[in-house]
Amino acid sequence: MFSKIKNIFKSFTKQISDTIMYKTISEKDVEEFCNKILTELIEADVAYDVAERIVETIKNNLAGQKIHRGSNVEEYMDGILYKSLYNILSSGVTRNFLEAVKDIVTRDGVAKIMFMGINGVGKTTTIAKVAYTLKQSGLKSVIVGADTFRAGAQEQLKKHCEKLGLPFIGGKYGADPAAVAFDGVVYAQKNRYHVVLIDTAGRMHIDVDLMNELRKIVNVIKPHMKILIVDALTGNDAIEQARKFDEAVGVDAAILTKVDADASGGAALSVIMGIGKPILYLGVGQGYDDLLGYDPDAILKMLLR
Ligand SMILES: Nc1nc2c(ncn2[C@@H]2O[C@H](COP(=O)(O)OP(=O)(O)OP(=O)(O)O)[C@@H](O)[C@H]2O)c(=O)[nH]1
Ligand SMILES: [Mg+2]
Repeated sequence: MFSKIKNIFKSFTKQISDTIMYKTISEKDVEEFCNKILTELIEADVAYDVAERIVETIKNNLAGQKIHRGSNVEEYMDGILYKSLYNILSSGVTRNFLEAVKDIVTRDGVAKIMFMGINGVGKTTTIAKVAYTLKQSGLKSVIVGADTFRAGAQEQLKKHCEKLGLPFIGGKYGADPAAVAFDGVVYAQKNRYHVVLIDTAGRMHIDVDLMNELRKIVNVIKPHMKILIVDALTGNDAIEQARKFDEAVGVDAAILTKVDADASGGAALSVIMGIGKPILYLGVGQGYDDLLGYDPDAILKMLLR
């Protein structure tokens, strides 16, 4: 993951340290190296404004710094990169998801969490992963199939529930998703489950009718959390999706899926840095435990040496 981006940062550091070997580094050198890294990041699918932000931050952190020959320049540069990227990555940090859920359970009995996003981004798979994570920490979930639209959606989720040993509440094809979601909440309350995880049908953020349907589910069940699932590979479009879903129903947090499938890492990095919503997890595969808690330090370990 992030292999291409990692190489770009690595070569940036190396160029600066190689230059310092034989001369004092000038402002012009810094400018030149920064322009080069900007181009390379964009070529690796990092969105332009995100690449620009990264390079500006590096430049600001480098300005006025005296790098001495003989000191460990690569280590020093890694420190500069770490500081620059940490600032950008940590703006997406939120409170620990599991703790937040536990607080809601303590306060309200059942935590109602709704998942949404465009078609095929990984909503259903992510719900199964989240249910697994919750179960590991002692929180029992009911999973609700409020996708009554796509053929096979109910069966897909039911299969996950069987594997996870969790109850599934579904609805007939064409049933009102808000009514199905409501049934799930009632079931959880009656049977003393901690969490209701509501899966919704994939919908384009520009489809007015389907966005209204989502609004109805929200009005009926009043979820504690509305989580947007986005496919990391879609880069800038994921940012647009976040904006539209936020306008329609409000987005509390996001989960990025398919980060493992982004060969360069540039698209994923763009979404992480540009989405403007707290990121809870990164999906990194199809298994139940392929869900990484969002942690700037862990990402930096992948980005830097
Ligand atoms: N490599 C990889 N594949 C993923 C990940 N998350 C989901 N997928 C795959 O993406 C495909 C679509 O996943 P679903 O969970 O069905 O997506 P969805 O958003 O529920 O789709 P619709 O309900 O049709 O809108 C499946 O093949 C998943 O296995 C991930 O983190 N990494
Ligand atoms: Mg689905």
